[in-house]
Amino acid sequence: KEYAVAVAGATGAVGGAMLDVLERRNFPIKELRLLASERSIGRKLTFRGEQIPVQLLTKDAFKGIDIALFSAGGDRSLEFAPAAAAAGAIVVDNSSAFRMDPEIPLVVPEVNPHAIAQYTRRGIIANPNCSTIQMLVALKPIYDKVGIKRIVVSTYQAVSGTGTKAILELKNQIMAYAADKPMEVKVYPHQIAFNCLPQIDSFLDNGYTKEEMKMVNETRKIFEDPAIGVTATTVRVPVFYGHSESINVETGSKISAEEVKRLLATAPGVRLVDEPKQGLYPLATDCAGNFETLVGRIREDDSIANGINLWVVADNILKGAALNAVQIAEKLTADYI
Ligand code: 2RA
Repeated sequence: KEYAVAVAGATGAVGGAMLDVLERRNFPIKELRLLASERSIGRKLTFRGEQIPVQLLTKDAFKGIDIALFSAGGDRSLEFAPAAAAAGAIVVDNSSAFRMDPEIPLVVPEVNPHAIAQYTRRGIIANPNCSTIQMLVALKPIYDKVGIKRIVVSTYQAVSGTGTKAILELKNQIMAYAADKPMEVKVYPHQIAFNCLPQIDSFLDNGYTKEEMKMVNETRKIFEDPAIGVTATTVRVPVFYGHSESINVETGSKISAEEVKRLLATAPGVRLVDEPKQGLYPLATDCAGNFETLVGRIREDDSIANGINLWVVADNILKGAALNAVQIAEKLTADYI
């Protein structure tokens, strides 16, 4: 069977990656409708060798659409996703707009595929935040085997997570440095080149950022475990593609580093890269453009009874957004529609 697919936000970093993933995974498409804001009308994007015109994102743009992939920002999702669902499309939304809505499933296909069945409630499935997705792909096998009581995570997030303007800003700052010229600082509150900014998104009253609380709240929803302890420090680093994460977990019962390696060696969506003495460990430059979540530096944390440390890296635009959304669409077409 083939499907009519719409991509809302097609001209953005994630929208473009969605087209790339649909093509690379040969998704069965009979019609592809590209939707974006006024300023992108008239542009054409290439899909399977064809030039496809970008159309205006409106509430009427979803007639006859089976699956609508959204990555156009939270405001656009709030405005247009319900209309798309009302027109009969199943929406997979990459924004944070619906993630914590109790009626809307929040899905990582390797972690909680069963939750996809809840799409019938509102016709919307939410894609988790990129930093949450890669962490739970890596932790799911451990969670199922021995349980997890507490997660402490620090992230090192690429500028592509902010979007195309941030990619350009980092590049321009590096060029300015090389040319001994002053740097322009517009996208972030501070210079990002050669810097680490402990702020992603805005600060809340509890002293954490929205990004950090996304990791806490989304983990509890996806694992269906409101009691699990999670604390996060999310940091923007001068990397173009690929989020890296240092994760410390306290497991429910003892598990050795060797057992964790054996588990992850065959875990869905995971590539074990863990020969540190040979210089083999997950690198952002190795994950960019790839579909896997790379895991390494696996070792026991003897400062607590049942502690494990891991280093997890994934392409934040692919597995962190576009790939995860397309994998949800694949599950929908395989098991539901
Ligand atoms: C970021 N996770 O990296 C956020 C949104 N993509 O900026």
